[in-house]
Amino acid sequence: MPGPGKKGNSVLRIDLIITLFMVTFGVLWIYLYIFQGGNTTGSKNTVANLQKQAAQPFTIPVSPVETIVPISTRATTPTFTPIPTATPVPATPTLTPLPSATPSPSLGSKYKVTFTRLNVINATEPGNDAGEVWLSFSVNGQTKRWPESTQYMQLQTGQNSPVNVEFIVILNASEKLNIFVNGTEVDVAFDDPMGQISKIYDSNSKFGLGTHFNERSTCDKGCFSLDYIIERI
Ligand SMILES: [Ca+2]
Repeated sequence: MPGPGKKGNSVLRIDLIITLFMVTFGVLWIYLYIFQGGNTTGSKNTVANLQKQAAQPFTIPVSPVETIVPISTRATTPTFTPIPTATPVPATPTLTPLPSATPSPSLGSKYKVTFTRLNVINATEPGNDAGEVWLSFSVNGQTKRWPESTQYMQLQTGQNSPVNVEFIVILNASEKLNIFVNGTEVDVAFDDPMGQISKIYDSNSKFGLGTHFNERSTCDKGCFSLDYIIERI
């Protein structure tokens, strides 16, 4: 068995080996740090620390160059098209009534003129005596007399009498309806004129369609008026 003296020598040699190793490592590290610029890993040396004629690779980070887009291909500001003004919705159109059927002017239209009543305004007789009244009618060339069966009708001032005298005429749009009535009061020596009613109707006046009341004569010595109706038949 080894004595205590040999065991102490072995420990001493191990310590010595470790010390030598550490000294050797320290010298090597100092050498690299001083003569190799401290770049013990080969990647962290600086220019200031480089020795003359020494070389050290550097990697310069380069940022990627931004791709320049030609102006013509750059996105342009979109053009905003204004929203058109809303057009108001028109109200429901007013219905236009269809014009009433109008016969062709070339064919003409048939009209009936009916004298219905005579009103004696002035019988030209003294006091309240009755006058002897008669009428002559002319409508577009057709003539009639009233009363037909006697020479005259005895009527006082203010009295009236049904007449019922009719005419039928055919007119085109360019023709006119001519009405003429003459009144006479009969006397022994000289008859008394009662005036005339003269009316002309055309397409502008719708040929006088409708009822006419108290159309007054021109009132000469005597005076009268008539009621009459004009119809299209
Ligand atoms: Ca008389």
